[in-house]
Amino acid sequence: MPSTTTELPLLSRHGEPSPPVRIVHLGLGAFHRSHQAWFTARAHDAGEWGIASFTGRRPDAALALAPQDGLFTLVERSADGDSFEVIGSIAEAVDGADTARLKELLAAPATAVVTLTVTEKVYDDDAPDAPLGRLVRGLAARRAAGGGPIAVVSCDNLADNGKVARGAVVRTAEDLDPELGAWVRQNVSFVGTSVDRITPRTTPEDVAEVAERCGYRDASPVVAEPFASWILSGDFPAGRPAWEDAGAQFVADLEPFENRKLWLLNGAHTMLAYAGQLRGHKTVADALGDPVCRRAMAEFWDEAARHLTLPELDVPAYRAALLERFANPRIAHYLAQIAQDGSLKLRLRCVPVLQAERAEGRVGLGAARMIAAWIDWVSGAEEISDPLVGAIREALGRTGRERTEALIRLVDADLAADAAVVDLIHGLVGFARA
Ligand code: CS2
Repeated sequence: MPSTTTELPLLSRHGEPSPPVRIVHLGLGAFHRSHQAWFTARAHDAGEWGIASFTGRRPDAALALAPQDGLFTLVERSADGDSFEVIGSIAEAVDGADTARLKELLAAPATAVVTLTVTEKVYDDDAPDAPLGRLVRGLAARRAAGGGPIAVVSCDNLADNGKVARGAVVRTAEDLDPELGAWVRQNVSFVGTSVDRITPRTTPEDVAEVAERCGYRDASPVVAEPFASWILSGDFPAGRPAWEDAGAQFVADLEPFENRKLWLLNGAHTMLAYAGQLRGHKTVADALGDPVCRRAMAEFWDEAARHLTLPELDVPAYRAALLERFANPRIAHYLAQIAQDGSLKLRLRCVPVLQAERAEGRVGLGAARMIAAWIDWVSGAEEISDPLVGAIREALGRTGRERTEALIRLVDADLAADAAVVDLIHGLVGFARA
């Protein structure tokens, strides 16, 4: 073993060609690589399906992957140890600002699929250099070139993400050119998906571990739990890889599966993120070991479960699996990372459960507690990363029940207009400190 990692060879394809690009991805981050890139690499026809993956906010990921031919190591981290796999499905790692390359690839008839991991907040962002604006200009190039129909697959944690993506893309296209809007309606299929794989941030220790265990240099490995799930609904007019080879499921009605994932997994994460940090914890596994956090999570799960009635959802088994996944002691999934964009995440992960409970005449105590934990946390947080940070700071200038109400309004205006809900949540602020 060489004494320093710089003496090790860089991960490389050794002159072997990369698979031809047939998928364009927007949002080259760790989750894209542990999820869509991994599913694609596992398909039996992987050799025909290369991904050109464009970065979102920063070009770093492209800068790291391009010199190693798009290859990266997936470190699968279970409670018992790590296993390593080189993933070859990313044929090109491209700076998102390179819109000429994006247009060229979207215009090509061989390109059949566009996948998106652009984060929840981007679907409301209609700035021309925002990811969806870039996508629409790429689709205009496809129309002009006669590239034919294509599928757009949203892989963000939103309910009904296919429909939300369609709405945002069609609106942006129509604003640019009504005929383009009509073309998009007829030629672009929007596929909804529920995506799942816990992927904590890669650390310098992970990079060093890969060098030591694999004997090559990888500037950008990805760490993920062994579990992975992808449930999809919609058409692929120009074809797709055989993702089912890696366990992807195709269903007619996605909604119950989406709700199960968003409420039980993501909802629990959000509860643990705020209640856990208020109680001094740093990771999901730490928070799970605290009875106060665990009780709050279980209470929310019981509420959500009442609205997850389809037998194939098998909620008890899903909950048991989640407990095991969250408790994985070797995955350091930081609560601070999950706490970002709270106003938006609560709207997606918590409010629907609160509304469903109230519609059936119950108070929705668990869901209310989650909002209370967020209010308590933002009230003391040194750093708030949220699309509504300005409005949150303004609300924090108030006191007492008025502050609670102003903050709830940022999550959901109807809830804030309901005095009983505001009273309930106001009374719960501080529960996690008790
Ligand atoms: C998490 C998700 O950061 C968050 O908001 O809840 O990233 C979660 O880890 C993934 O959805 C798991 O599939």
